[in-house]
Amino acid sequence: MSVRSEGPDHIAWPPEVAAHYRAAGYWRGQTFGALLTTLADAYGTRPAVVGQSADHPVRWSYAELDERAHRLAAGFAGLGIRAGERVLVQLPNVPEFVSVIFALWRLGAWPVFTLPAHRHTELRYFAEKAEASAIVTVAEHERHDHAATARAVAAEVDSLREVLVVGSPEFTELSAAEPREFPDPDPEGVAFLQLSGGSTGLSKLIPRTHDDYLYSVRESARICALRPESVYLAALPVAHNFPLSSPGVLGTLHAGATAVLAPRPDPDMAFRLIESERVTISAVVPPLAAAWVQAAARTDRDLSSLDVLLVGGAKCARELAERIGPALGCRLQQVFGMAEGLVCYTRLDDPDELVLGTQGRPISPDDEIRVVDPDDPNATSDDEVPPGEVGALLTRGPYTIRGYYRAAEHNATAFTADGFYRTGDLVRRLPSGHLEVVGRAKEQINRGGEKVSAEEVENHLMAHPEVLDAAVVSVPDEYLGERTCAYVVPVDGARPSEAELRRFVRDRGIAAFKVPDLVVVVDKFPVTGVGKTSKRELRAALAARAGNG
Ligand code: OOB
Repeated sequence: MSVRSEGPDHIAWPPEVAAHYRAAGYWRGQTFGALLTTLADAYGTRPAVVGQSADHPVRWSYAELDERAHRLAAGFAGLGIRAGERVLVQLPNVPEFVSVIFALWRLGAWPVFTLPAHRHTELRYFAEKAEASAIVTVAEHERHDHAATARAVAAEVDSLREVLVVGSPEFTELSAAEPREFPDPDPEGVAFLQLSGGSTGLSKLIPRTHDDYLYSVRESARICALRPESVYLAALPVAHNFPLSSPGVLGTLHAGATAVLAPRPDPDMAFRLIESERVTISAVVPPLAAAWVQAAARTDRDLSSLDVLLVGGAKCARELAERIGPALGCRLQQVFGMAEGLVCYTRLDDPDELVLGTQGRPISPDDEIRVVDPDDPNATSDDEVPPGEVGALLTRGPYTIRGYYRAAEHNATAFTADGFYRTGDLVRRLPSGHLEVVGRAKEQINRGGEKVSAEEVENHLMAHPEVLDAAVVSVPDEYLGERTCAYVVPVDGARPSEAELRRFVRDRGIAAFKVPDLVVVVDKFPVTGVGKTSKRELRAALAARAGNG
């Protein structure tokens, strides 16, 4: 079966709903390309992007970023990349990430945001699914030869015509193309494809429009109080929705502020940059917050400029939340978001109790929230639990998608008939509208913010000739929150070792964070009343093991 076209590229909001979002001023008819032009006019010589390109420091003003995006757009067009074409972007935190995506936006081409951790199998799948025409990557990052992987993928995917390596002579030539103007794309049309965390099989592609994404970016910048004097440190990989837009690099630019791209997120690098660039705001996942808190106790760096630290991507334990302010001398802002849309923030003027104990409330007055029966996977938006009780979170609103890209079958269950997205998260809603995330109903492991689809890893394990069945579950972990454990039933007479199975999965060409942390070989799986593998019992068995160990 082809992975390509099963379903539409973009499921738009119903016309009357779209009309409301326009009338309410959420959707303003501006594209990201046009935004950059406006920013360059307003903030010209002010610093926009600070980072490391290859081995040299880079400091681009708004005017310079604007010119680079103009030239690159012309360069891409010269290669035959056209409006509406998809381009895989696999870049770490380098300044060119920003010029490349704005160049593609000017051209009307769609970036597909892959993570630096993705490997051959994942890139090939995204390229095939999106019928991408090019990949933009770097030669090497963290000892992985990205250019070689990209070329190998291009050799296997018919649509992939170009592999563009940032820093190569060819890329430098593209960046010097004579600037030209392109017709502004439709602001209500798709701007790019983000990746879902994935729960049933592989990551889905998420079509986001200029209008919807810009709304979330603009409001995020406001909610996080970004001003032209702010300095945002992007410590997490910038292609991810959190450091990209919540408020992230895009929210920073929207406010006329400065985005500093950290090549690595560790405390040594981050603290050095906070001190030297006088960083005022940054964003981390909970394990990184814990590492920063620990390191702050013994650092000589001056962190006094840091005003706000956003923590999200996975649940921030209350104990950790309480330590952040005192340790780092800043305010905590919790973020609960998803690449599909909805983003919740605790507000800077919220009382401590809400900041420490909840994951925030939605950005928009028109973010519709339903907390429904957690035991019924088909619960509708009418099946709400009583106020204050835990249920499954459904949402719909001005920046939450109505369907994944080319995924008709999956969309039938991932969304309700009336267009609510089933987040798979279990939450409790407080009278203030703040949400407390208390668990998850979806088959996904949240490994310190990195999402692992159980089914995807199970399928890789089951490709092993000695594996009859596999079930991947989460195991609680002090540092990451959760790790992955793969239970495996071998075929008769076989006894594959844990090391062999982990190596096998890694060699399938997938991100290292998806390789099971633990593999347990068992004779059979416990089953539920209807005969399905009982993951609940497997998790309980693990907990018992940990208790005895
Ligand atoms: C962010 O986006 P994704 O798409 O990588 O993951 C979304 C999922 C949520 O459905 C939830 O399960 C989990 O990640 N999550 C949290 C959380 N923030 C995200 N679970 C508990 N507490 C939190 N604070 O992770 C993302 C996107 C935009 C902003 C922030 C995070």
